[in-house]
Amino acid sequence: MDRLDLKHLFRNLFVLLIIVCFSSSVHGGSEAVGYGYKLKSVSVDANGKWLTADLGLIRNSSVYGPDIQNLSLFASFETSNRLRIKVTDSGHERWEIGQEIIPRQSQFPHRSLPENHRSSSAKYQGQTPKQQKENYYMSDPTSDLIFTLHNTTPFGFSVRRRSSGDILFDTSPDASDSGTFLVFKDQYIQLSSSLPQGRSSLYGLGEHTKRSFKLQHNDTLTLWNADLASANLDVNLYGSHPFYLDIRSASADGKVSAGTTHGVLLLNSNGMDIVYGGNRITYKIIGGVIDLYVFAGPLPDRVMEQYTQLIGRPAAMPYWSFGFHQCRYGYKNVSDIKGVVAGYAKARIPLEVMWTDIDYMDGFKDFTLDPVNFPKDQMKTFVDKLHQNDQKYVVIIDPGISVNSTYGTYIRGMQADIFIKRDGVPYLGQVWPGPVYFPDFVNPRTETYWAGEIKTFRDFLPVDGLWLDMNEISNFITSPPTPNSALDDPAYKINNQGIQRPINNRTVPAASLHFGNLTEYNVHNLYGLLECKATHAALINVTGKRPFILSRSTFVSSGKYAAHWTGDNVATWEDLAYTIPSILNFGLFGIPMVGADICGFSGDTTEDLCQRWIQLGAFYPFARDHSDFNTIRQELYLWDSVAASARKVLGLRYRLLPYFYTLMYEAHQKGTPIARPLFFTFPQDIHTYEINSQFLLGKGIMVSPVVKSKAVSVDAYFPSGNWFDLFNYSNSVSANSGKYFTLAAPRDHINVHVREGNIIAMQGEARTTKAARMTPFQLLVAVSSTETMTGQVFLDDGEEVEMGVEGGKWSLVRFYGGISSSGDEVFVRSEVENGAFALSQKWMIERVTFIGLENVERLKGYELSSGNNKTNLHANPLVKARLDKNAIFQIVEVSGLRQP
Ligand code: MIG
Repeated sequence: MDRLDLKHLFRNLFVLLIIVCFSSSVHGGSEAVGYGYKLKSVSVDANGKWLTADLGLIRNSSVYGPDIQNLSLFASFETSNRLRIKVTDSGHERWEIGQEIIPRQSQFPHRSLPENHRSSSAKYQGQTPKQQKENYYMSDPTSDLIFTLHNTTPFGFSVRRRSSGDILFDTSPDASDSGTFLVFKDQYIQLSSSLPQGRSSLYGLGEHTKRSFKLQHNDTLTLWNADLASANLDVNLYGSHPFYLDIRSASADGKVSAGTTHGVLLLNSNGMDIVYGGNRITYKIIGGVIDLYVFAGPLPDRVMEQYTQLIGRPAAMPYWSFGFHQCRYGYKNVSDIKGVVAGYAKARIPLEVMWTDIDYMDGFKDFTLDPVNFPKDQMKTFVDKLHQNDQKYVVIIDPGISVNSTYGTYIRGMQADIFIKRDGVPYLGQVWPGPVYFPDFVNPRTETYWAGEIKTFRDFLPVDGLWLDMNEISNFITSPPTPNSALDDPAYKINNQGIQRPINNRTVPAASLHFGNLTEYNVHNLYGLLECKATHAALINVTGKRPFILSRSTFVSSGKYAAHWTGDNVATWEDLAYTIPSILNFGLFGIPMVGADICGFSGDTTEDLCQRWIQLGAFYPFARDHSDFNTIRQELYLWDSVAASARKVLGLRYRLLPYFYTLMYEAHQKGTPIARPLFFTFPQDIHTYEINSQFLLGKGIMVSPVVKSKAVSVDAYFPSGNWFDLFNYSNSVSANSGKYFTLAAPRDHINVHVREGNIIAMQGEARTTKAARMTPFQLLVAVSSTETMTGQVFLDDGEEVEMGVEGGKWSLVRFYGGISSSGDEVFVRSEVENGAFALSQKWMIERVTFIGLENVERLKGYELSSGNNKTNLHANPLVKARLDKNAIFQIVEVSGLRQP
């Protein structure tokens, strides 16, 4: 333990004492109703769309500063599926996330509702609550949610479902927690809700690395963006997402059916601890306002649709970004990276994107090239060569700008006056280049400055994407607190880094100022988001193409601009397993393009681990191999076994590219994740709530990796249905009801299954996504015993800025499969939206493969011949492909599994 830690220990003891005093005075049994707020007046819209209330403090509490005396509560149904509840100081404006940071469809006015809201439409206009406990209801008939304001002392509120009565959020105090659901001070806000113990499963609330995807009881989840390696379990990491999804099991009275799901967002950018006790969730926030959104669902995918409708849909990612990426910290020079590209080619392993870490920079200065190891002319030739081979190049950028009066980026930044300031001068931090200033992305001028720097850089090196690291903001030093500032050292210590480290630890001090006098204290968690936003705008401006940005730090709505990787893991089996919960969480956060460093970032990987990791990583939405400086090399071609596995799994990934890309389209349209928890497709199956090491791609492909050293089998859960091994269709698993199976998983194999009922559009294997896109399509039809099969494929050029907008160049083909009423014919039909684009590309379906015909009752007894040519298609009594008149696909060949 170093001296610093000792200091924390004392501080912690001190804080502990305070908490004990506080708790004993507040939870002091008989005095249960002494704290909190009471209703002073209430207005409810006659149509049940909104409600306002004035709240008055009952009694001061003694810690974390004075209580705010009067609060306003606004609640409204912003849509029939979205309820918003906001509580803030009625007398003073407080910090809250504005429209310029996260544009939302509708917003409450800061302090009070406009006059017309107080109009005659109000049911209980300005009513003074009666002595008797009469509650107030806000019940929009178009919504399944009902909001109730409890006229109790202290007051409380709850949200329940109209259809089942299930209570989703309830601030009423319970026996164990006497009346402290709402505390509202300048630097401490506490809000608490009970949860039905045993019937509620929570997911989300990140960013943390966790052993289990489902949140465990008795956990404190801290949100404060920090540069802490993701190898550290259960501590606040790079991003903040105060959003959870709550999936309910069936209620005893049968009114709530299993799988009923809602979402809750507490939109607040301040540091916070979220204490999850299983039967209670308590937010302890050090600033801002309460801005709570409840998304009605009632199923997981609907919650994601509703959540991303508010925060913004995930950005379209370019087609090429679904190829395989290779990176490393410590590539020495141009010939080193050339060698890696050549290594992949020689081993015949697909490589789509080559990356370079900070090594390429001159003295770690952004937008420069090391003149010795990465000189301009050689780099230009290298990137041109990549492009000629249909490959791409991405480089890293850190936010800190080197303080150096001969450096153009610094000079222009000073001229534009866009750096974060403290005490009137730019705040001086320390990162890779030494002393740095940090661009203030809150300032609208910074976007212009940043775009200019990116353009100048791209003018001599046409990189295809940008990797934004260190944007928590990471700082190598901790500056001493500003004297007399309550910001640097708030009374309530969030559990920063697991040991209540000061919030200023290794970042920009909280008392620093951004544009408009916004404090770092309030906007700290937004830095990465705002950097992504500026970079996204800049790239569109400069390239005119769909941007690719990978960001380490994220916040609510970052998915609108960027992809994410899970940061610095370690090359261990544990960390391999933890990547699955992390990736699934980012799907819930609206950032579906996510991956983890394949083969492990720090520490030396091993052949076995790297082989298993590429088998799993090939099915991450974002698949990149990345390693730390001074670790052994881990390019996939370095071991024969790893290379062979890489060819096999990346081969399948590339055949599935149309499927991945169509999932990107679905994410962009509706917010549904690419990699999904099993309960997205099987919400009624409560066993799926516990799964940590399997996931779905889309609705129908399930990945069940080996995440244990030396294991050559895997215990995998299969929700009900027939599942077919995508590497060998005749290997199938039949689960009548959901069940665990032990499957063989020899070293060179990962279990990837498609479920009956799915139609998957695939293309051929290739070493670049461009080459893969030129191969003919194959439709894989997993015939269902229920006799209905569906699937779709989205097609565009893969890099135009907008994806799937009206008037754009794209096509969407929906496939339906079934069995004819006569029962002697299997068919596939397609429905085409915007066929012109696909027609112009001359794509064709070379083959339709039916699997699982043997499971269909009505087809039993038929002899099926597998057709190998066009004539067989029609000669075959069982298999027939029917397409719409305007079908964009010509079917050339159809084959099915032969019945024994
Ligand atoms: O201080 O750029 O998470 O991926 O290789 C470490 C060097 C900075 C942290 C990133 C990692 C990257 C490394 N960076």
